[in-house]
Amino acid sequence: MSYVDEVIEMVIKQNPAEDEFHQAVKEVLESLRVVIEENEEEFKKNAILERLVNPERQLKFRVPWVDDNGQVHVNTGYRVQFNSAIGPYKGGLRFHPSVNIGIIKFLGFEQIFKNSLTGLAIGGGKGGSDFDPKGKSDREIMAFCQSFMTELCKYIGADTDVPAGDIGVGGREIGFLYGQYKRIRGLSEGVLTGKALSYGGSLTRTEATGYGLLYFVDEMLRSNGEDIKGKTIVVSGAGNVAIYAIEKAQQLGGKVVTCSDSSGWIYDSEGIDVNLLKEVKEQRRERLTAYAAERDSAEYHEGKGVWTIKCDIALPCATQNELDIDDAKTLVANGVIAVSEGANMPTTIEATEYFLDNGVLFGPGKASNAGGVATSALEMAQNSQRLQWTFEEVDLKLKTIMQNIFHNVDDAAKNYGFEKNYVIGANIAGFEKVVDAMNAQGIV
Ligand code: NDP
Ligand code: 2IT
Repeated sequence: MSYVDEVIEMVIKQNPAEDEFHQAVKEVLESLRVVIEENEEEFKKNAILERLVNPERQLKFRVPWVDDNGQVHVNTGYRVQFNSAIGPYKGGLRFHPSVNIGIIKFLGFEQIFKNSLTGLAIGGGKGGSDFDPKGKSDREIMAFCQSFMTELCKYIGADTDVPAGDIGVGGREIGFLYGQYKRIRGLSEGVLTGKALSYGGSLTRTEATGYGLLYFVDEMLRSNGEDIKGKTIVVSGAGNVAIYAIEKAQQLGGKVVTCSDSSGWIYDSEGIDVNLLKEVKEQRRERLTAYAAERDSAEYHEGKGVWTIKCDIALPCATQNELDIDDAKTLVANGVIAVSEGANMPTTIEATEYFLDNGVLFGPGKASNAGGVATSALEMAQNSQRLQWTFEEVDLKLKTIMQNIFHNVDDAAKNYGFEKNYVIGANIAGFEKVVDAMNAQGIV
């Protein structure tokens, strides 16, 4: 049995019932087969893959909090400090009822390679809780965040581990988490990113993942003789990533006709009104039915359906495995030319292969959504300098980083004879730097 197959088998055996983690490991290791097989004995002797798939540290803790009626609840908190070979652990916190250790490990594992691709000095980590922020009052959110940070603050710091947002964690949550960290540790430091501008945040961080996704798509299309201008685009999700993907897609001349949340989806024949979407989701924290109620050109449908709409470009920006093989077949039959992931692992392995086999340009999340964490690293740099850069400065850096990521990924794919396979390109390019750093630092 090959080394890659041995390690995949070991991961499945040692981490039972962690399907998403198995999926992420399989996807990465399958891509690396060509690199590993060039030098299998050496990689095996140094147990590189075993060290890569085992987190350096994995924390699990109790998070008790009191609701507005005086009822006590207990949630589970997690932080997986996966790999610090190239810098402090860096990665978001997800608050969603579906969170479990397998989900956090898949996200942390992906983050290692994504962060490597940014070219910045950040290692991989991820955390979160099965807490559901939906329908909670601001006071309940604060109570939960304070309790979560009371435990987490023992393990993080500006030079050790720097969490940020992800699903269910935005500016409000980061504020409460930061306040509690500072109160307990007495440190005003860049321990979290995604902070508000008034206490150390970076301009462009809010927009960064969505904008970065479009900078990546723009570069991918251009290098294949295409252009965003005039293209019909479908987006899923209606959160941080989706909103700013829609905004930048429109600025670049695309027409975005859909968005979705976990209850249903919108088809807007006139193109999504991004200001109305921001008001509904960011300010009023309402469902998409509220968007449809205020917009004549919008149809609201219950359930899942954005991938049924005929489009040139599809951007999954909600959650893992939201685009499966049937969706991929529908998109291809409808003439899609590019799919790029705003979310983490939104496309199943089968669907990804179908896109690649059918000549669809496919931007894997660890490359195409890296703009968020890259801008987080720029926030860390500003915090260390105790300076704040302008919007234009950060935005230009973000754009350059995304263009560089595309070209590094493209080059890695070409070097190994897999031209236009950006999945293989991203995994190889991300892996090479991490392995280099791991080898240089010895067996640690
Ligand atoms: P938000 O919480 O802001 O938004 C998430 C959106 O996805 C909401 O519209 C939500 O709907 C929808 N969604 C979440 N879970 C599900 C589900 N199980 N089924 C259907 N819809 C769902 O999160 P973000 O926009 O920050 O994150 C979106 C994705 O992007 C995630 O995969 C995240 O890991 C990834 N990502 C985020 C980055 C960031 O900087 N924020 C950076 C890189 C990747 P509802 O409100 O109904 O739950
Ligand atoms: O998945 C991701 O890259 C994020 N949620 C952002 C992480 C970060 O540290 O900004």
